[in-house]
Amino acid sequence: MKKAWWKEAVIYQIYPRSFMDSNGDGIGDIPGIISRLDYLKELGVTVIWLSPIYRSPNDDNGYDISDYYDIMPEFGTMDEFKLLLTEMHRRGIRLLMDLVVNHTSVQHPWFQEARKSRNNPYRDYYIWRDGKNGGLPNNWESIFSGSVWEYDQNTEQYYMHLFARSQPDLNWENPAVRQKIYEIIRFWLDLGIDGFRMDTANMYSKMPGLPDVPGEGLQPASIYYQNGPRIHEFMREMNREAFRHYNVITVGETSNVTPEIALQYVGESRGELNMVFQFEHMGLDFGKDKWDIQKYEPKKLKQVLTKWQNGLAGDGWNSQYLNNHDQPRQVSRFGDDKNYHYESATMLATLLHTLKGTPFIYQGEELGMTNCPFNTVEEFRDVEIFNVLKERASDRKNPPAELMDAICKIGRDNARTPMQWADKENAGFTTGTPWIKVNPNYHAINAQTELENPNSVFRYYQKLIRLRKENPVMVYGSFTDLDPEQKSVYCYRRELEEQILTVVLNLTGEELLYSLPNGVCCKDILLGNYPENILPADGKLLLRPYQALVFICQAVK
Ligand code: TEU
Ligand code: CA
Repeated sequence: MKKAWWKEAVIYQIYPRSFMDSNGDGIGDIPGIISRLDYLKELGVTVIWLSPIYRSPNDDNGYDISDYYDIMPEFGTMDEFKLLLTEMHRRGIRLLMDLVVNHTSVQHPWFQEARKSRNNPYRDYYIWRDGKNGGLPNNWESIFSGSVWEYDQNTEQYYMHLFARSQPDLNWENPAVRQKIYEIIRFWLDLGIDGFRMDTANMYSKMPGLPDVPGEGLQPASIYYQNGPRIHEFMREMNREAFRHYNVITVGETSNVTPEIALQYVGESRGELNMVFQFEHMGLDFGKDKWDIQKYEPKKLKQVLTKWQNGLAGDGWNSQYLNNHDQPRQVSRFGDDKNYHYESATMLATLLHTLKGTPFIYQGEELGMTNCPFNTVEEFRDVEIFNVLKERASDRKNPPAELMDAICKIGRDNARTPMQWADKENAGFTTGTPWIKVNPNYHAINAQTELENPNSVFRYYQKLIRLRKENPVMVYGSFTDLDPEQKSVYCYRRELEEQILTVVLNLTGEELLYSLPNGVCCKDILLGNYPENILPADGKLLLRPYQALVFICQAVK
């Protein structure tokens, strides 16, 4: 296993709009981020991934870009961006920017040109089609509900948008488009950033002919636009034209990949990406679709994570994440934010940092921030939520109870409420009116309180990050699932040279007497999330709700 800085990294994701507001307009900004860099330094993270800060009309909060070469005025200026980069590097923190090039905003000048006429030179920058039999060009369903096609009156054709209709897909088949994209990449790399998180990285290549999906009505069509026939060619071209000339990393966001497919992107010899975000564990509580929520079963989480550990063990490298700006808060989804807030937040943190792979922390996770109690549809801000309300509620203001319940559990706004800095107005995020509701639990859950308490979730994260820096076994050690059949306890071993870690995690809120697998080494405790650690007796361990224990020992050779 080759050593690399990004394998040893701990990455922290900032959603700039909700992180810290410096000027009282209710919107987080770059000076706000700079003012909190010391906080992140204290936490110990080594890389920051910034969700998009480019100029955008904010239909999808920056994931709809109208100018790739400029900063969103609400967030600051190019000079402030350069200062941010300098201040980060001065503290030894690297920067990953978000690269959103599957689509642009409708307000991007390319699209403004393209929609002027069918023979405009920019027409072919996007994907245009005639309707079929008086209807849509095909039956693909948008990821954000409804059809992927939007009719353009002026030129009497439809354009494709896998996401919102304000996000037209770029036509990657057009070599001129690809060259423009590589120019953008080189521009930011030349400014000295350290890499990219690549939005929807496996959706650039669509199936030629854009065939219908079998079935009546609109159909999910991801097999026709994810991991498409030319995707690896594009990845390698991007690498050749840009990435390989810099010492930077790339993390591709790739939903619908198996470990086998992921290896085609991240295999060390492939010359494509360094890591991907796989989504299998993000769909464990989905039924028919994401709005049909099922009970989460810990055993399935274990199975998926183990599968990925083994699947990428040889030639690849995993990313580890349990939430981000598109997902509900992990402590609310996989833990118990009411009865065992500290215990479940720290158990999940232990999982994140002791699996093999690079851990990604989403802002506020280190405080155990929870889902937000939304009461009315007026409190939502997310375009995905607006669209599902439009599609599935006859009265958008009063959606059916199950839909409202699903949105409250799984909706993306849960992750986007302001960072909770202190027990003061608006959680210390802004002196003005925040752009989105503040989670009312900020009186109890906030950075100031966490910093004052030596036994807080924050302090636990800090310790995990420190331990990871001190113990190479946490980074490079091999992984073995020691008890795959157990339904509540995740027990695994990490091993590097003579160091062995044994991790025992109670994934549930039940107390249980756990029979340790044979031969497990559990003498010295490296870390635990309960004050009193009871060492195992007779091979049995009494595990409290959401208890996490990490044992360390030297192998006898
Ligand atoms: O997300 C793409 C994606 O496929 C999912 O994360 C999707 O947003 C989610 O399943 C919907 O519930 C990326 C960005 O992370 C997201 O914020 C953007 O909205 C999206 O691309 C479009 O740019
Ligand atoms: Ca601001």
